[in-house]
Amino acid sequence: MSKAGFRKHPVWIVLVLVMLCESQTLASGLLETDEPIKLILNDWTSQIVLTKVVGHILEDMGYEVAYADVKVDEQWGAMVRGILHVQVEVWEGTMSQVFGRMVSGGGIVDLGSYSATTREEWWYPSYVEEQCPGLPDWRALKACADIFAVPETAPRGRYLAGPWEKPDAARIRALGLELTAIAAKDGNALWVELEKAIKEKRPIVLFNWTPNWVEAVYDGKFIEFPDYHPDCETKPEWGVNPEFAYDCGNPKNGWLKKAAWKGVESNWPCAFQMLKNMDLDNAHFARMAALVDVDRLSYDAAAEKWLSDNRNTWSNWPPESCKK
Ligand code: TMO
Repeated sequence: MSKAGFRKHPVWIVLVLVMLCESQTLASGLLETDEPIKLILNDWTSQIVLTKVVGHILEDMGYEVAYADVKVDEQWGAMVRGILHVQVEVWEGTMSQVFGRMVSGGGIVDLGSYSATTREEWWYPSYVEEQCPGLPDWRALKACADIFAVPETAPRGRYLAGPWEKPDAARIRALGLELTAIAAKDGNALWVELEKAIKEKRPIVLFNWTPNWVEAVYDGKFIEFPDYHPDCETKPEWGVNPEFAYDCGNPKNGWLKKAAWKGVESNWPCAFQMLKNMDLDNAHFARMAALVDVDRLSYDAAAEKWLSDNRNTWSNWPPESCKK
């Protein structure tokens, strides 16, 4: 249209057209930017399934999404720089320190806590209590560390750690345990080792958490370490060992949060609001994990099944004003 042609239309018509276009854009869910929202896939089951659930909901809202496999340690820098945008499971027991620093630094936004409460801690199947009397009190490990020995660690016992934890070696040293922490490469490697041990009734102590599928399938307990306190991790003089920090367990009623790059709110406001509204209790996280680790669905099939079984839970997360 030529300049002259444009002027033929009264200003009010042009304004109405512009307003119509804007409300069209909002109503169809296509917002300020049509860049894909990049969702972070970590390496434990509930997180992967929930990320795919969120991806489907965002696509339903009209967004384009992309997924990126990233380890917890690498996700923070990528989110601060806006390269990746959303991580749907930030757990207090393993991530609170670094998450706190990132939020105070302003690069990452806390999208709020789920109703679910969490615990991430050393765990054993119940038969280990016969082999190591005094459990679940951590002091029992002082007398029986050697029963957990594997060729790699003998004569010391093995603590099979996950790849997400805070310094295990520091806790082992501070509490004077004859154990060596060996990290599994991902969540699945923990369960392979657990199932082998259980078949042979072999002693094992490994990292586990709740909500998870394990509690519904195996009888077992978390080890009771001295109660968590933030000072335990920063002040050596705190706790049973005055020379070293980390002489305590992880929180027993930990939070579980969602996190986003600070630019998510301005780039994709409806997505930001949906993520803030999203809430789940313990049973839902356990269920998402069990769909894959017990029922053996693929991550994608698990996400689709959860969405169709739980429409009432998630249908009100997208804000009314953003619905098509
Ligand atoms: C972060 N995790 C739940 C695996 O401890």
